[in-house]
Amino acid sequence: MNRRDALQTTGAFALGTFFSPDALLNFSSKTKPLNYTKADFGENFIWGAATSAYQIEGAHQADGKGVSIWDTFTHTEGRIKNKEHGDTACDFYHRFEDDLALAKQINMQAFRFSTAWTRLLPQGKGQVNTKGIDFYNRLIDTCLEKGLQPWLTLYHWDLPQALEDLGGWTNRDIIGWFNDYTQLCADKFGDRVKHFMVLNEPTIFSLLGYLDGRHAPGHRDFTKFIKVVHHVAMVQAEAARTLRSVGKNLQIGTTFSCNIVQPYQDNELDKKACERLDVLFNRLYIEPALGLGYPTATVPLFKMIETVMQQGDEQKLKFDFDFIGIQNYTRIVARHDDNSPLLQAKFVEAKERGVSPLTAMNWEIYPEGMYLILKQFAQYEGVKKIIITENGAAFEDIVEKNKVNDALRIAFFEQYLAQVLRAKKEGVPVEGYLAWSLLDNFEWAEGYHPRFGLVHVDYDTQKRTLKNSALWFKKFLNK
Ligand code: GCO
Repeated sequence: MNRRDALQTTGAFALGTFFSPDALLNFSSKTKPLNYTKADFGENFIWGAATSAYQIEGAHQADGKGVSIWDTFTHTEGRIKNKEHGDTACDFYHRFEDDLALAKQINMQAFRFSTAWTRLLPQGKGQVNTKGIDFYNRLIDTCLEKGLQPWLTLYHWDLPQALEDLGGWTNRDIIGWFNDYTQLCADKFGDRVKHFMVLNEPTIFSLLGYLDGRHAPGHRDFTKFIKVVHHVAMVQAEAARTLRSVGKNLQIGTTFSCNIVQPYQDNELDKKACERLDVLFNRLYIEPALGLGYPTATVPLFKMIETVMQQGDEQKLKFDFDFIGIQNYTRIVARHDDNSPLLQAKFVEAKERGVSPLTAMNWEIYPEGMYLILKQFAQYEGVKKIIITENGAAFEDIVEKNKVNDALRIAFFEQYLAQVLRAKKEGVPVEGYLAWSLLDNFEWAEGYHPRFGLVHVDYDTQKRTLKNSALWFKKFLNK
């Protein structure tokens, strides 16, 4: 069955699930007896927690670090809730030994982090900052000392401002700049880091940074967005080839934010609207990497990407990744909307649908969405292995007597992991799960209000407190 037919099948399946009573899960905060254990996922399944540089490190000017677009953006009036920024964040830069000890204490096997490009190449290219190299060497060595596999994301949105000033992702030269950065990381860290991810969520940083404007660098320009889409897709493959060329037996992947897209009503208009959103939110970057080209048949507007392509690019977009990182939190429910530009499709938000409970991000908790999106991505012949590189939920977490009773987050993990296991039992090659996030952290335009961490961070005192969900993982993984 080719992917298109398979997708229709999955699509129909999703539709059926959407309207069946059990899909409207009565999400309860009462944890029911778990009907699975860690062993059910297999002994080779990797368990860990994920973070990113700008969201936790702080030390925004320490030891020669250069300015990133998020340093600039967060200090621009009106961009971030409560005028918050990542200048200090969780001060992970100075506290990483203790934080990694917490990850180990709760029986995590892997720690996903990102390298801040501007710590290593303050101007994005040229002069290397040896103190930045030293920091990540100490971080990686500490991971290994504590028995944590270091999983390294090369790009988690913090582009050097000096490169943005040269056009950033709109400038095709970024392919060469990114390659040099990748080569540096592979040379310096590839002897000990065996799991690399090239990009974190290309759809999100390209869409919110260049079309929607809510994220750095804050552009709202479709022409820029189209250039960015292609240059990002080129970097996604080119950097992967650079990693493979160093021949250090690396596992090379890249990550995608993805959600099952379901029609608000069971009619042709809403279903077609969902197909267009599925291109933007799920297919746009994975399909060129798999040699399927850009999915322009469903969204002819994206044929504009061809105006940015150069001879031979189609071939260069392809790379046989060792794993694909899936990052799923909720689902998209959408309807046709003539007034919506570009895709004539509009989300029907959870609040509008009267769904509850919601997370602190107002996201619907929809565990079956994890199963459905895993099935959808597993349909691609080129997807050899899937790692869930992010999944988690933000809630209002209050510390009382040195404890955080985050029962809803425990129920969230229990029900999402049940769906991961359901997909795995049906043959989806899912081989790992990295919870988002180890620490409460800076949630981009939302600032620090949404708390995603297994570990509570008091940003005034930098005190860490293990939440009950962290203790849940400690028990669940201690088998
Ligand atoms: C993302 C990013 C993370 C977010 C997390 C919660 O997926 O947007 O990778 O940096 O903090 O997903 O939104």
